[in-house]
Amino acid sequence: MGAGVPAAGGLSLEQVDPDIFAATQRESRRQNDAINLIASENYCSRAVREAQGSVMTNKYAEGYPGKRWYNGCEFVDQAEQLAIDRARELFGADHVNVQAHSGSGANMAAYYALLKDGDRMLAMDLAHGGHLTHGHRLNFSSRAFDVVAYGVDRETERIDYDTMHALAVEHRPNLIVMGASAYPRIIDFARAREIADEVGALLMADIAHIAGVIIGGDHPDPVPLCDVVTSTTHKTLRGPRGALVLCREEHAKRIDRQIFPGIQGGPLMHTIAAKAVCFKEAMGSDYKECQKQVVRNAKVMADALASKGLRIVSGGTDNHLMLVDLTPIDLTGDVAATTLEQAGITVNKNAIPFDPKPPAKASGVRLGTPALTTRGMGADEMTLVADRIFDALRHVDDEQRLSLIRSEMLELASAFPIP
Ligand code: DSN
Repeated sequence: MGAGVPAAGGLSLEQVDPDIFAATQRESRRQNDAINLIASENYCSRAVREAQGSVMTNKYAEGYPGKRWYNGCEFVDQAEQLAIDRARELFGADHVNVQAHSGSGANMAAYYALLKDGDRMLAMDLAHGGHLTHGHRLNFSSRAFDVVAYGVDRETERIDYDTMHALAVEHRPNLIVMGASAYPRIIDFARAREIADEVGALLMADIAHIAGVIIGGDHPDPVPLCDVVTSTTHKTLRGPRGALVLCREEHAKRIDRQIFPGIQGGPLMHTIAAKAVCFKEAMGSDYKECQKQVVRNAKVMADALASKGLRIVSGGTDNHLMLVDLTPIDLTGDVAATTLEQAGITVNKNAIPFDPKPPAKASGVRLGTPALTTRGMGADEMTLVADRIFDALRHVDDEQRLSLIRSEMLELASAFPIP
C-alpha cells in the first residue's frame, strides 16, 4: 500500500513555485498601491476568490446540470444550478447560460445562435466606443458576418439613432447589437427595439460594462426588450473573470448548444461557482448602493476634470466611465496614460469619436470609478484624484512633481484597502 510517487498536492504555492508566488505577491501590492481608474476593472470579494480558487477546478462537467458526459457531477451541478437560478432572478431573464468563459465567447455564441454565416448585423463602431467583437475588421465577428457599423453624432458625441435607423432601413440587418466598451451615456434600448422591429431584426445587448449600473437602477434594463443579452462578470458586476448569456426562452436551446458543444468544451466549474457567489452578492442592498455610488463618483470626477478645463467627451457621463479628450492640452492618450502611471494612477489610453490619431497613440484616456468605489471612496476622493490627474497632465516632464503625486496617491490608496 502507498508505494506510489506522492504528488506535491499538500505544498503551498510559495513552496512549489516561488517565482509565481512572488509575482502574485507583487501584483497584490500593485493593486493595493495604485489608484485604479481602468473602467473595466474591479476587485471581487474574498468569497468570490475562494470559490474561484476551490477544488471545483478539478472537475470535468461537459454538458449542463443533470445532463453531463461525466460522472461525479452532483456537487458541480448544485453550484451551476445556483448560479443559473440566481442570475435568472437577478436579471429577470427567461433563460441563463453561465458557462461562457469570456465576453468574446458569449458574443460569439450569441451570434452563431441567432445568425447564419454571412448574415448581416448592425453594431457600434469600435472607434466610437463599441467593442472588438462588434465587427472590428480583425475580429471573427466581421469575418463570419456582414457588419454594418453605426456610431455617435459628431456634435453631441451620443449615439446617432436617426442614422442608425436609416442604416437599418437601408441594410435590413438580421441582428442589431447594442452595447459598448467606451460609451459614457445611457443607451436607448427601447429605441433600438423599435428600429429592430421595423426592419425585422433580432436585438442583442452586450452589457459587459454596464451590468452593475443596470442592477443599481441607474441605467434602463435591456433584458425585457432584447432577444439576447450578454455580459462579462468581472467589470461593474464585480465577480470572477468570465461571462454569461441571458435570453428569451425561444433562443434557449440554441444558446446552450452554441456555448457547448458549439464553441466550448468543459466548463470552468470553479469560475461558475464564483459567479454564483457574485450573483448572490449582487442581490444585496449594499451592492446596489455601491453601484449607485459608482455613478455618483463618475459624475463628480467628470465635473471636477471639466472645471479644470479638460474636455469630457459628450460633456459628461451617465454611467461608470468617462472619456477625456486631451487634444486641448496637446497630449496624446499614450503619453497621458504613461504619465499618470508615474503618478500612481492607472488608466488606459482610448480613442475618442472621430479621433484623428492612430489607436496606439489616441487622443483620449478612459476613466472609470468602479474599482475606487469598491474600496469605499466617495466624492471627496474623486475630487482629489481629479485634481491630481490634472496636475500630473500639466507636468508630464516634471519627475519630482509626479513622484510627489505618486506618494500622495499611495497614501490615499492605503487609507482605502481593497476589501
Ligand atoms: N477589454 C475590455 C475593456 O477594457 O473594456 C473590453 O473587452
